[in-house]
Amino acid sequence: MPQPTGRILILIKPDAVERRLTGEILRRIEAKGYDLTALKVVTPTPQILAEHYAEHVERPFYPGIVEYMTSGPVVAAVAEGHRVVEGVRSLMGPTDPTTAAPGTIRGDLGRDWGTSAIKNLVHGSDSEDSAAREIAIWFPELDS
Ligand code: RTP
Ligand code: MG
Repeated sequence: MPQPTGRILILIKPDAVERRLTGEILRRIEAKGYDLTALKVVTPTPQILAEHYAEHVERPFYPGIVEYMTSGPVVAAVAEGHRVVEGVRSLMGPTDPTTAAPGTIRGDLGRDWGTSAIKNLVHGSDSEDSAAREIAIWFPELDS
C-alpha cells in the first residue's frame, strides 16, 4: 500500500551555499529517508522574497532578510515523504543557531554571530499549506 506522503520547500540559504554546505545539508535530508523531487540554483530577487516572506515584510528585521537572502545564490529543493514538514523542521532545529541543539543542521553547522537577519543556513516550509504556497513561488514550472 502506498505510504501517505507530504511535500516541503527547502531553501539552502546564501551563507550555506557560500560555505559549500549544500551537499552536507542535502545528505542529511536524504539520509532521513526523503526523496528530492525538484532542485535548482537561483539568486533570489527582492520580488520573490517579498512573496515568500509575505508574513515578515512589515517586520523591522525584513530589510536584513533581503540583504541576507540576495547576497548570493540559494539552492531551492522540494522534498517528499511521510510527514516531511515535521521531519525536516526537526532536522533543521529552531531559528537561532545559537540555541539549536547539536544533531540539528542549524545546531551543528550554524555560525550566526549577531548579524541583522539571523543567518541560519536553511529554510523549510512550516506547514503543508505553506509548502504548497512556497513551491508555487519557487517552482512555478511544476504542475502542482
Ligand atoms: P525559515 O522561515 O527561514 O525557515 O525560518 P524560521 O521559520 O525558523 O524563522 P521565521 O520566524 O519564519 O523567520 C524567517 C527568517 O528571517 C530571519 N530572521 N531574522 N533578526 C531577527 O530577529 C530575525 N528573525 C528572523 C531568519 O533568517 C529566519 O529564518
Ligand atoms: Mg518561517
